[in-house]
Amino acid sequence: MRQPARTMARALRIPRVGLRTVGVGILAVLVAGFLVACSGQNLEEIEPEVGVDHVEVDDNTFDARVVQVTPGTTVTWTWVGGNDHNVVGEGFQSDLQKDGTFQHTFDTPGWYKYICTLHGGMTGAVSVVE
Ligand SMILES: [Cu+2]
Repeated sequence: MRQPARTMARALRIPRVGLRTVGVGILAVLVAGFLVACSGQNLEEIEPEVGVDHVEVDDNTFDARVVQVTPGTTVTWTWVGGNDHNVVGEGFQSDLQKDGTFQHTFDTPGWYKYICTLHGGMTGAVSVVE
């Protein structure tokens, strides 16, 4: 026997406000999932490429996203895409450029996240480990 949703809700003793709250909750989860998918995987969850000191700056991603090097290593970013990008982190910053390279030497152990300021979600990290 078919019943309208409202009657069903009454029969199940679910207040209508409760149903609306559940609906908003589901929507919030969907939106959050969409945002995570757009921004890519969390850098912290990416397995670092150990010993890799070269990163390609492509349209619109860094490859490798996360590299792990020892203190004193000079990391080189090489632009391979066709558009303008930069590499901006705490203590280092490239020009906005569409080709060429940028280098930075990491002397102190730590986690150095960086971004391209033009493209949200274009992120990378250098993990400096003894
Ligand atoms: Cu960019």
